[in-house]
Amino acid sequence: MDDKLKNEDPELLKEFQAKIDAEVKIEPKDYMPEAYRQHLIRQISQHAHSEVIGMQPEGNWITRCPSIRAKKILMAKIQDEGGHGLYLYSAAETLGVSRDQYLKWLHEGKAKYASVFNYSALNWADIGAIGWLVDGAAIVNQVSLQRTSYGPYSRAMVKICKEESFHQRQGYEIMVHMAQGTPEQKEMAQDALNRWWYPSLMMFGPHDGDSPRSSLAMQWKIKRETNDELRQKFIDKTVPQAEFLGLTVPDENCKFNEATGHYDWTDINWDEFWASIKGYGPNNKRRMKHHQKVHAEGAWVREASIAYGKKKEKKEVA
Ligand code: BYC
Repeated sequence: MDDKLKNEDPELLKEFQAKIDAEVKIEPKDYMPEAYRQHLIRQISQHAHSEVIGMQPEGNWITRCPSIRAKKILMAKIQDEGGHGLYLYSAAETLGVSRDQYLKWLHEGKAKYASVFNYSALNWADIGAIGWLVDGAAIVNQVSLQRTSYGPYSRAMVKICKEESFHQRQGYEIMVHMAQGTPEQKEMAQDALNRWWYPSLMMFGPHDGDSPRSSLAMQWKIKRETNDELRQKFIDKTVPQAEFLGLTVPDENCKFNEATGHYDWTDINWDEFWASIKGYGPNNKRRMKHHQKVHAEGAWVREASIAYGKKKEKKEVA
């Protein structure tokens, strides 16, 4: 038995696994092993942080959109990401930890967020690449998570996936325009693909053999497909989209393999991945500092909202 389960009642554990195997969702008040709860606390809150921190590289471009139409679309997309963070914080709170605590862990560097958001959006083509590749990778992962075993997480994912497919199209539309534009614009699109390709592949996490969290998460159907399975799905789906644009993914080994039925690819630079999630990148500090500043500046809104709620409650009682 896994060491993390040694304090669990074997009978309850058996019933729990039987429920999971029968595809019955686990709800907040049901019995769950502590290791299941801890995995979800970490994964759902990190997922929420990723949505919110992910607003920063795109938010940087709102004032510089090339048209009012593009600006309206980008603002709606970024607002959606904030909303995703809220659904996910609510799902995470059902595990008995408050949102304040989740944010405290983020600010203290105890909680992570997706490494991809430590890269910079340097120009407008990057906004296309983020929607196409980053949201595209997120969809592959999140479609799978719609079937996760924890009810509140699964239901949040259903809503989020509907919006993500709009986000992916928003990004792809920008790439189509740039790839069919002037030679300079096409060059910008290719450069954005070059810079965002590998960070997007990193979103799926380390290889299965180096993923300590996967084994129990797969047994408990928190994760329905492994990191490597999802990454391959994304590559197989995305390379033809790049070909349609007349662009080339930055990997000379990325070719369709008739024997496997999948695209081959050159492995990720894992040193860069681990350095990014440990907080060594130049943007790590910047992202966190910005979040802390905005969170502090918004304190009065939260206080006013609580005061209003209390006032309303008093009126209703009277
Ligand atoms: N970045 O054992 P593993 C969006 C960590 S936002 C950072 O495989 P697990 C969007 C991992 O936490 C959507 N850290 O872990 C928003 C673990 O650390 P600890 C983002 C990573 O949990 C705005 C260690 O490495 N999507 O779409 O079984 C604008 C070992 O990993 C990463 C999600 O958050 C990473 N990429 O699997 C645009 C998906 N990968 O705890 C777009 C939800 C791994 O040992 N999360 N780590 O210190 C998941 O599906 C899973 O948590 C992961 C990792 C597949 C990411």
